[in-house]
Amino acid sequence: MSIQNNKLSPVEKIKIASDGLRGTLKESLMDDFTGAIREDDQNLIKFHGIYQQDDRDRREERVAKKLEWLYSFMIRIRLPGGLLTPQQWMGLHEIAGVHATGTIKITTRQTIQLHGVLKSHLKPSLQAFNLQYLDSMAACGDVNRNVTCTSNPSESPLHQQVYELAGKISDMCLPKTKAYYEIWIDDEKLAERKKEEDPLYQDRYLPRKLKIGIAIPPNNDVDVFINDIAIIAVIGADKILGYNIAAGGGLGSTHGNNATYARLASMLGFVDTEQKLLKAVYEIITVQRDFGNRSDRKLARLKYTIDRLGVDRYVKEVEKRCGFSFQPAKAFKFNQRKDRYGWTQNHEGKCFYTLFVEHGRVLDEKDYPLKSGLLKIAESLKANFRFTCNQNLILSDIHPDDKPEIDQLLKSYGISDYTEKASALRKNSVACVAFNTCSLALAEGQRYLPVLVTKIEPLLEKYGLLQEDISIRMTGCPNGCGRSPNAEIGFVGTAYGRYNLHIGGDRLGMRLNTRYKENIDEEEILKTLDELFGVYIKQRRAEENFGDFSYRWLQISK
Ligand code: SRM
Ligand code: SF4
Repeated sequence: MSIQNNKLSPVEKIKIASDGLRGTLKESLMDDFTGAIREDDQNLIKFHGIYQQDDRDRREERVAKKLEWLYSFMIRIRLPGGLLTPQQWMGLHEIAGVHATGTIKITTRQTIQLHGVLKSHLKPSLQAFNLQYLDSMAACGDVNRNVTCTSNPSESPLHQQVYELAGKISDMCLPKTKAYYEIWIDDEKLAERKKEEDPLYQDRYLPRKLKIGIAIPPNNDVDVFINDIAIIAVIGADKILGYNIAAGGGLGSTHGNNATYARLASMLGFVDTEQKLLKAVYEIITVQRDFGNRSDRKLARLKYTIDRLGVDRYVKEVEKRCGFSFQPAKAFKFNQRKDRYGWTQNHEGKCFYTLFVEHGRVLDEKDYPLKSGLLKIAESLKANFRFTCNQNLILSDIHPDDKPEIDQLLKSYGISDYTEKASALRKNSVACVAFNTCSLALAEGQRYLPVLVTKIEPLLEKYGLLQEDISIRMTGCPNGCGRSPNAEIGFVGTAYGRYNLHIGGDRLGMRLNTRYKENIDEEEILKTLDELFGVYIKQRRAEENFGDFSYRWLQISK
């Protein structure tokens, strides 16, 4: 049943020849003549959670001066479930300032990235993270990535159990090579070579990246169905009865390549114990390892393997390897995907404050010293820091006696004010990084969506829609990092200042949107949205949200 991978893609050869992901990374790091690393190592360093990038705003200037591009690196931390202690936040704050641009970026997968780390600062950064018990192992590369899980703890007393499950899955799926410690931490003891057999990844790793998310209904704040493996906890009588497992989600596509597409995960079935869940996840991965496309990386994600084999065949192979069968999936219902802003209290009486961080960028701006405020809160040691897949931050696990102190800090740094005053549209917006660091960006993402939202707000106000929870997302290219294919209003960059406009996605993340207008500029975006909002308020049904209305409207106007 395995496909013929006669012609392996170049990355496959690099992985196999890499000696457990070591390649010539040590030599690349020692080369003082360039800010870059060797070409093959650029592929391998991703498995260590690092991307080589350059400042795309400064390419022309560098070329004019006959200098090489201004290379630097992005570090992505592995943080299953997205939780940092206040001490770790303080460490992160320090590392961001000393070794990177200073900005802390909360990502759409519940973790953080630092940008602009020069080659000579990579090792000191990872060593500093190591002192905080943090690493960037397998945060990128053809392996399992950061495991996400429902972040709003007030949803359910079972949150802690699911958070721990995310950690167990992450540990189970870590590559066994000790290259990370050998290269970055210099820990020779840990780097003993003999313990390196890797039954999960072998020496070829996966054909492509793999993502796992866990949702606890009724909250789908993780956008669970966009993951290669989507796990939904099934709750009954305040207990987890088991897990529905779906597979084959993924949002990336390539302009002009119809063989590529965004897809939501297909339901495989239900398992009634955590042990069976872990086994099933493991074997879903081994089937993808053995059957995934290793010649064309554009068609290598698990979603394409599932579509090629068919869901039934994929499930049969997984069940054969597991030694048990899936039960039919159990019923579940989501009723929200957004973050619950402001103060909440959980079953133990602990307090949580969810603050809006526009596109996850934590920095000090002239009128808004967010980063300093968060440092002060961390220094109080009275709140943990939890990240959401909507790029926001939850100050968590606060004792009720400490709430007034945290509340006062939130007020004095303008943080609660900022969260409360932002419009619903802005608080439901997500954008990817794009320029100036992303090498794949065709258009702006996080630097432009805030500006565009400011121009869309008056349109919504005109129609009395300003407080509608419409999800709006922008990505600088069709890779979907800001999950634009899964929004009610999605923008996908085509060229500088131009986007495809997608509509008709549902509010809960269960239906992808559809391309409505192609390659339009700001003027046409605003004109089109103005028209759409106008039709919406005239023709919507009772309780019909914008996503469902535009989906229906697209069918009618075909
Ligand atoms: Fe992503 C590649 C940023 C979430 C689909 N993504 C990239 C790179 C590394 C560009 C590159 O390959 O050189 C971007 C780095 C930009 C930068 O300068 O930081 C990048 N992706 C991001 C982040 C930081 C966006 C954000 O603003 O939060 C997110 C980091 C997540 C994390 O912490 O692990 C991020 N990326 C996603 C998501 C959303 C999700 O997982 O929830 C997706 C869509 C889901 C999916 O995987 O299909 C996503 N990123 C991609 C793809 C398309 C993959 C595909 O199957 O086609 C690429 C390109 C690739 O892999 O070749 C990509
Ligand atoms: Fe870069 Fe495209 Fe991802 Fe945006 S969607 S971060 S432009 S790869």
